[in-house]
Amino acid sequence: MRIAITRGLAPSIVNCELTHLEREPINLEVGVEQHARYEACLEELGCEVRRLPIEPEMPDSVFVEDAAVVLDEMAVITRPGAESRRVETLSVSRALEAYREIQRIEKPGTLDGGDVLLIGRVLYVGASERSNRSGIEQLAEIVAIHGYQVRVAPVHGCLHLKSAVTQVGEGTLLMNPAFTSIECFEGLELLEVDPLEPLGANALLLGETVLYPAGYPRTRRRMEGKGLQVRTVDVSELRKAEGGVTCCALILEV
Ligand code: CIR
Repeated sequence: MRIAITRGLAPSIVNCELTHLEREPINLEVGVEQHARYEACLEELGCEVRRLPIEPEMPDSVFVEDAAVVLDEMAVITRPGAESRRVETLSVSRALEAYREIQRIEKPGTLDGGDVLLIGRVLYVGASERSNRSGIEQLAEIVAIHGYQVRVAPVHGCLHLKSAVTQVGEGTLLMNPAFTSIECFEGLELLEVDPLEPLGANALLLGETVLYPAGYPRTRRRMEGKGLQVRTVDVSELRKAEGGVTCCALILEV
């Protein structure tokens, strides 16, 4: 069975962390509706959704992906780069304890789950403003026990590695090469976002289907042209908080 751990939007999302975007008013009602439709898509695509209780005091807590890196053998609870977000890991850790052995990134390490892209037995990790060298080294040491390798990729001009590159098919990545370095992903097939859609690289592959944000029609057509099956979902309000489709769920097989 495939589980998606999610969490509803806190009304305090209007005070979320912002790094690359100017603050724009978030329509909470629309955001809640969009998030519910996103969860419905996850269900349609074969996930059982386990929704954590809303955390009213934690503006970015809907973005559960950043609190953990989940592998088949274990879950690594992160230490998010934004101090305001560290408290989010408590409830995520508790939820994951039921399914996985837990390991943790410790001070002075910082790591956001949004910086970790798992392809086979390789974890590509973004050296972003959120994930520091100690965090990445700790992760490498923890996952090596189970035969995973960590490869560091640069991140510039966007928040996380997964704003720059995500998996859209077996051995196929969707990428904005301006945000990272193509060389790091040698051996994988790269599909570039349309130049007019620089923020369109965040997609969530579930089985054979790519769950993809509405608003990037040119890139969507590129994917469809490659024979990929794409399902769009409107996450425009979450995007104002610098969120996308990977960051609102932790996906795990149980
Ligand atoms: C933050 O800055 O941490 C949130 N406003 C957005 C986090 C999005 N997370 C993700 O893409 N993994």
